[in-house]
Order: sequence, then structure tokens, then C-alpha cells
Amino acid sequence: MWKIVLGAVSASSLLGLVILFSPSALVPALSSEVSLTQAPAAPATPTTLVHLFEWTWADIATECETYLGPNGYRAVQISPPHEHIVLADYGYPWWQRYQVVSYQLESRSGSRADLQAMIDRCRDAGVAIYADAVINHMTGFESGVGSAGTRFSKYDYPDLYAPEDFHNCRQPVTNYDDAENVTQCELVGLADLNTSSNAVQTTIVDYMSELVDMGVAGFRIDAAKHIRNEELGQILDQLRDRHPDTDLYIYQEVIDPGTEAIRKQDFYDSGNVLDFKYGRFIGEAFLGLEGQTLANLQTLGEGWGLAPSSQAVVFTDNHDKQRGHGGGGDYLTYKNGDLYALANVFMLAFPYGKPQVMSSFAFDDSEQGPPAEADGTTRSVYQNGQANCSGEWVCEHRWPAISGMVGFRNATQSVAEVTNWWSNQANQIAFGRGNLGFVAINREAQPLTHTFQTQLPQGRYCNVVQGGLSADGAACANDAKVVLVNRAGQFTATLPEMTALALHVEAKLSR
Ligand code: ARE
Repeated sequence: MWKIVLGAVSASSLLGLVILFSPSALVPALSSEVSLTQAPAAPATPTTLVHLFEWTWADIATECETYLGPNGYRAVQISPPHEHIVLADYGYPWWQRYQVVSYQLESRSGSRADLQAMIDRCRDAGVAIYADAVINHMTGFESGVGSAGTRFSKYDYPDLYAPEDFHNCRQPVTNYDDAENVTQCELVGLADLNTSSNAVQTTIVDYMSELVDMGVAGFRIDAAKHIRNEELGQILDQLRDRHPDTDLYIYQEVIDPGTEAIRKQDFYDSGNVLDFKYGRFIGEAFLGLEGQTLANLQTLGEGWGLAPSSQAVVFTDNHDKQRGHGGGGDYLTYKNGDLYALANVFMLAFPYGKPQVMSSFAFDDSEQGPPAEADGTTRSVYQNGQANCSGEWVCEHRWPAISGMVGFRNATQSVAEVTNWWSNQANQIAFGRGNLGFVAINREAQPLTHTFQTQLPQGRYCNVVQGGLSADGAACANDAKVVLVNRAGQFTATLPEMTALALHVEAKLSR
């Protein structure tokens, strides 16, 4: 078998190039520079969105202009923008933002004015803003002061909600096999809004509507599973009715292990769902757990118990899963280094769902909040005008492999199927997206040399895992290797261990 492969290499070497890729940096070196590969375009369907977890509004605005728009990211999921509890005694944990005190837009990420400026600047850069909408509940703590200075007690939030606006269960959710328990009781003890009430629905719609008026283009619905689906549907219908000219993008957090009372399909009428199984499957395959291999991923899709592709937002990890919140499962995170980069290459290349890229701050403790001053003020990602992505902020979205594959996703979006699948029956795989792109992933501990059959037009392409086209289209950015595809659509390459290679028509050299 191996001899045949090598034979193919030499037979085609007149037309193809044998290329050696250094097992370099899927994970970036200390400073990651901007690589301009695409001009901004108005957001239509979200091809790739990035969750800039706990970033400030001012930083997100800068990132939209300097990095996200130019590199083809179409949307950002922002941390919840509402007034939240402030927990100095707990060291300002990240999760304080999931306890709502009011819908004033004053949060750890910035003021209402900062939020508006960010939305405008991102939209001008071709990047939509999706807000994390925490509408199932208010606080778990009995009393306190919020980030806009509001004094509250549990079930009593000035000028907003009174005790009659909450469900009567008033006990923590304990039984995920019981839909009533899940929707009427309190997720981790958080005061559970009575979302069947017209008054409560109207107050929630007012809040979300204000954000739409400001230019927010979509929402992640936090804890959607804990809101009766018909009530969430009523809320979202009212929101859409108020904004008939806005094509809102809705995706709902419904953790569905497949064994509980509430299922993701109950929510398809309201919008897309975050499919939590996908990241687990990817994690198991890339980690080689339970006999899983990359080759098995060829059939990944609905047959695996995933949502229909058009309904699903998918991710390798999210802010809960990367730190052991939100249930178990073997999810990869930035801490897995090259393995994580390769899993993201797969996610962005494989035509299933809408990919969500995670962008983290570094942490050791699962409770720890973002990089901050002693008073809890979040520190900027930028220092002296440069993004500081090699220390306290991780910026996975800037890793060359991930960023390059966002361009691949955009370029190949119109071909829905996988073509020319190849594997070694284990952890070396390759596949095309018709005549628009081709990817190869070597997750083995030895190099892969192979002649790949693609449907790409003849020409010279940049390996976008390393860098896309330079601004003038004449060279590859970041010294990315050039790959020659011959008239028959073949190229020959050697991929060192734990590396990937991806080509697409928008990163084809002009000469
Ligand atoms: C914090 C403290 C708690 C305390 C509570 C109230 O940690 O000890 O009781 O405050 O004072 C986040 C954090 C929580 C945090 C909460 C509020 O993760 O730790 O609680 O903020 O500050 C379920 C839900 C799912 C939810 C996960 C975490 O179904 O919706 O739990 N995920 C979202 C967000 C979280 C956020 C919240 C909801 C709350 O993404 O970041 O919580 O707004 C099985 C089930 C899952 C279940 C999972 C874990 O897998 O299938 O449905 O997920 O177990 O219980």
C-alpha cells in the first residue's frame, strides 16, 4: 500500500510538486499578524461566527475592523450585554454575566454607548453582532448590586420584575427526565421567569427589540431548554413581528444528550440549535477514544443523531465545555494545541452546520474571570496597538490554521457535498468541496506523502492553513507553501505529522 503511494508520487512529479511542510505552527508563534485575504462583505448567512468570550465592546470593534472582517469572519457572538450581578467576593467569575439584574446595557464589557459604537463599526467591517440573550432567569444570589448600580433581591428587580413574574417551583432543577422540572424550576438556583406570562414576554421582547434597533443581527438563546418551546416561540414571533424587515438569526442553547425529556427538535420551529453532540464526536475522533478515527468522520451528519445540517450551529468547544461546565464529554480546547487546530480545520472544511469558532482567555481555574484589574475591570486585549494573543488572551480565531480555514469555508460554501474522499482508514484523511477546495489532515505520528485527486482547476495555490494570498494576489502570505495542482487536478505533497493542508480557489495565485 505504502509503495503504491510512493510510486504515484514519482509518476506525477513531472506535473505535480512534492512539497514538504514544516511541522510548524498550527498554533501561532508569539505575535500573530493580520493577514488580509478577503474584503469585507455585508453579512448574509453566517458562514462562520466567532465567540469573543468576555471581550470588551471596544476591543471587539477594533477586532472587527483589523482582523475579523478582512479574514472572512461574518459574525461575532458577544457575551451577554445586560446588567449583571457583580461578585467581588468570588473574584469576579466569568459566570456573573449569566445572572441578570436588569436589561440596562451596562456590563463588564462596557457601556451602552460602547455597545452601539461596536455594533456600528463591526457592521461597517462586514461583521454581524449576535448577542447572548439570557432570558430564562434572573439571579441566583439573594441580593446584591448589579453592574449598572441596581440594588436587587432575588425575585424583586426594581422597575422590571416582581415575585409574581416568576415560576412557583422555586427549587433547583433536579430531574432532566421531567420536562416540567426542567422548565418550571430553577436552573442552578437562578430565579426562573414565568415565560408564560404576557407581561414577562413583553418585557423580554422589549429588551431584545432594543438590541435589534441598535443593530444586533441575531441572538444566542441561553438556556433555551429551560423555557417551554412554545413560550420561547411566542417571544421570538413577537420580536420578529416588531422587526419585519430584519432577517434575525436565532440559535438556541439546547444541550440534548439524546436521553432527556427535552429534545433539540422541539426547537427547530424557533430557529437553529447549538448541537452539542458534534463537538463531542469531533473530540472523540481526534483523541482516538473508543476506537474512533478520523476516517470514521466521513459519514458525520444526521445519521449520527445530529440535527439536520441547516438547523445546526457546531463547535469544537464552547465557553462551558472548555471548562467542564454544562455537563461532561471529551471536548478539545486550546490546551490541546495542534490537535485542537486540526479539529477546527476539519470542522471548517466539512460541510455540516454553521461553524462557531471559540476565542478564549487563558485559564487554570474553571471559575476564573477574564484578565482583569484588581477592581474587576476587564483588561484590553490590545497593548500598544497590538493584540496580545500569546498570554492571558488566547485568540484561537487568529491561529493561522483556523483563520485560514474561515476563508476556505467562505470560498467553498456553495458546494454542499464532500467529494474525492480519501483516507488511510485511520487518521489521515483528505476530501474536496467540488472544484472549489480541497483539504488534507494528517493526525498520525508520521509524515503523509500522497498524490491527491481533486477537482480543482490547474494552478498554484497557497496552503491556507499556513496563510492565504498576499494583498496583491501574487504571493502567499506568511510564507505559506505554494502547491501546484496539475491539469488532471492532482497534487502531490508530504504532510509532516500533525499538520494539515488546504487549498481553495480564492487563494489561487494569479500566475
Ligand atoms: C453559578 C454557580 C452555581 C450557582 C448559580 C446561582 O456556579 O453554583 O448555583 O450561579 O447562583 C453559568 C455557569 C454556572 C453559573 C451560572 C450563573 O455555568 O455555573 O452558576 O452561569 O452564574 C445546564 C443548562 C444549560 C447551561 C448549563 C451550564 O441546560 O443551559 O447547565 N448553560 C448556559 C450557559 C452557562 C450559564 C447558564 C446557562 C445560566 O452556557 O454558561 O451558566 O445562564 C446535563 C444537561 C444539561 C445541563 C448540564 C449541566 O448535561 O443535559 O442541560 O446544562 O447537565 O447541568
